Amino acid sequence: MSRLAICPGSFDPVTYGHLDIIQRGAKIFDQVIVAVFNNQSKAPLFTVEERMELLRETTKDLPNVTVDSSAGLLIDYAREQNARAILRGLRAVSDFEYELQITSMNRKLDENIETFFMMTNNQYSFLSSSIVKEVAKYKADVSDIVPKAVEKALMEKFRL
Ligand code: COD
Repeated sequence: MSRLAICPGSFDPVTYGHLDIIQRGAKIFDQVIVAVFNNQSKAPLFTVEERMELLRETTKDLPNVTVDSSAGLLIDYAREQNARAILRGLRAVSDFEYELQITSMNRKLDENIETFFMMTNNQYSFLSSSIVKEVAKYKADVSDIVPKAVEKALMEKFRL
């Protein structure tokens, strides 16, 4: 049986922290679908299509990774794809409470779908899309924390 994982997130935009989780996940699972969702508590900078395009560009060297989106519930999407695994990253204790909440709710909705966590690479433990957007807005250098295509897209958004 082929092992498929859904790697869900806002990816607004994708950072090297996300890519680290996607790359490591792609070594463990046979197939990884990176799925863009809207997080109700976040106002996005990039459209879903723009976020998907940046993900496609930055994961194009990973043959077992595909990019998709959904406007529905994560658990329904995982079921539609016949996935038994959801893959998430954990940065710090501050992530834990939120992750515990959504994982518990997802398990209540479907106990056959498991959520797997990978600890962040120390190098990226401070990194979030929100921080990237904030520093890019004030013209700081983001070349160490996001891929070139994302840096370019941020510059265009903020017309630097
Ligand atoms: N290092 C390692 N991992 C990282 C880093 C980093 N520096 N930065 C982010 N990550 C991980 C996150 O922990 C997460 O696992 C993934 O990368 C994506 O991160 P984000 O911030 O883009 O994604 P979120 O947390 O905004 O995603 C939330 C969802 C979109 C998954 C959630 O809102 C959702 O499931 N929405 C669909 C509707 C639904 O089903 N809601 C009910 C949930 S119970």
